[in-house]
Amino acid sequence: MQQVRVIDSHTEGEPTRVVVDGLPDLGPGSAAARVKVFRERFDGFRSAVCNEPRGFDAMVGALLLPAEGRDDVLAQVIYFNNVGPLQMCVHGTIGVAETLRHLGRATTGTHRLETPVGDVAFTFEADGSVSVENVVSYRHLAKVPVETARHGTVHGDVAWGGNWFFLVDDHGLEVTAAQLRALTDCAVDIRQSLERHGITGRDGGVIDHVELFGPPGRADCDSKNFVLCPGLEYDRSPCGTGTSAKLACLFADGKLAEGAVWRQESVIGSRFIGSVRVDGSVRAGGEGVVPTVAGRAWITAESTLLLGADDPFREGIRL
Ligand code: PYC
Repeated sequence: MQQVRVIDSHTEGEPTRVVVDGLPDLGPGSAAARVKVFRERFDGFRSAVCNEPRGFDAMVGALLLPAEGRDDVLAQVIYFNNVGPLQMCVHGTIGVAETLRHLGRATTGTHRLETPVGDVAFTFEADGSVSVENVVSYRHLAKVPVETARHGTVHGDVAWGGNWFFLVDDHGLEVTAAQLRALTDCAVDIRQSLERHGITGRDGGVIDHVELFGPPGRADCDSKNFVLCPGLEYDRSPCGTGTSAKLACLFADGKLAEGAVWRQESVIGSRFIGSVRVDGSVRAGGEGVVPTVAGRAWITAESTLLLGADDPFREGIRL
């Protein structure tokens, strides 16, 4: 019987399952190198952790690994979901921080983590939230028209926030929980249309997240979003990498000043607080901004997953 010890949390409603013991042996190397090994050799492990019957489609997993040869980071983290590894995940980073606090491995201050797309830093804030300084985020393309199969032509920005996003305002739907099916159908249609028309991020990066925006439902927010994740589930949180992409677009449009606060509501009414800074490399002619996104996570379970040798769904249900 294989045993995998996990700690579950949710960040503003979105689950994170951190694997703290029983991790696969990914060999030595950087997070970028190890995620390739994870993708190629341990897809069954990923599926066992995230998919039914031990998980469910919205589950996001995180492997907490020692960062060999680096003493400037607390750990390496590899994120994954119901269909594969994620390049970066901000709600997951907040979940990892809360898990480390729960384990007593980090309780105050700021700590760096190595992810496959670069280092990020998290800070335990005095109000109980965790803020994450994400990777440099930028808009790649503005107001790209996309002819969809079922929702007419929509326009969106292509932006990087640690994952590739297509950000759409003119989808014509109400961004409310009552419209989840219609929002999902529209976002899937847009995603398939992007693929059909060969619209990608920089260097052919697959746009695997679609973000639909609407007016906020809360008086203390600036905008509300619905985010379709790669496995076709929606993000219960406002999606931290998606919020980073949004911040980069707002900054590029001159609608958000350095240091100003943006309050992003999720489709279920939870909230992230974001802001940007322009670092030296960006000022020196690079592009984009360094976003910080803050929210709260709560521990929901500590458990040991059991993967029986004769269990036909040892590796989860993969459809
Ligand atoms: O918070 O960055 C995020 C995220 C990505 C996918 C689900 N959540």
